[in-house]
Amino acid sequence: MEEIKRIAAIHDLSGFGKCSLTVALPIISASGVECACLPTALLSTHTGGFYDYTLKDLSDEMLPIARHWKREGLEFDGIYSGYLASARQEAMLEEIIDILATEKTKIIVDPVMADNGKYYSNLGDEMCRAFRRICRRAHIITPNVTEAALLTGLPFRMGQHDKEYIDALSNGLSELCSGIIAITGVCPERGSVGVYAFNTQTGEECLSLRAEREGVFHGTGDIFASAFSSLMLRGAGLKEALETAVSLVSSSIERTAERSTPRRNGVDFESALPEYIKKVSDLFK
Ligand code: PXL
Repeated sequence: MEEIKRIAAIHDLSGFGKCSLTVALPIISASGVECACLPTALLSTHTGGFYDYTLKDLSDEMLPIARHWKREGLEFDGIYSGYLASARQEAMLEEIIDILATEKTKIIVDPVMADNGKYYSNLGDEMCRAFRRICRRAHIITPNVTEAALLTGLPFRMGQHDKEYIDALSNGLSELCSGIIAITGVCPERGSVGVYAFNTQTGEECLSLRAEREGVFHGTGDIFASAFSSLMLRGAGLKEALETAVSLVSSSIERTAERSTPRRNGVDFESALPEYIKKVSDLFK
């Protein structure tokens, strides 16, 4: 029987508005991977579309949690980081990797800091410099187009994105990360949006697109990165992992649009999970 892989997910816990840990835990589990949670911050909601949200920085807990896991002899196949409460937490993330990672551990960094050409609330260039540092240790990075532009210092473009622009972003990111680069939210043609993935070691590249829907869907980057990194960790090929993860995002978005669920609530991924689990089980038959 296949051994169950284990990921340590290092993200915030936003109580309402599905994103970060409230997405990573169910999606990683549905992908057949065990998920251990290391929260970076506790928020009442995510920071997009809610006002006066509460935020408790959990920096003081992060290293003690990692050290306890180490004392208990826990081993991780993946360490997957997302939203950090401050640039200072990047140094902690480096230390957590030093404590928990073995030679076999894959480091996945989602440099969550911006979207639609703008930094998220309370974040700025210091966060970008911190993510540039941590990307150097990553085997997989999953920035959106805004984050890719910030990390590379290239101008942000809304779309459409021609091949030249996508190549410029991915070449720039290749200087920061020598693993797999997946850029989310690329719009190479009118009416479509998706993810471009590039393996810097083999030169393999693939693109997976879905129909574009008007407006912002919160938490979809977290859904994609959680699914994609779990499937890669289980040994799926780049193309299969990419297409399966994009199809989960796509059906979650379609269900949200059909129900007119308020955008800030996050997407209705729950009703897309049975179909996703079936696809995952077919992938590893
Ligand atoms: O989905 C990314 C994300 C994660 N965590 C928090 C956020 C956001 C995006 O807005 O605010 C707290």
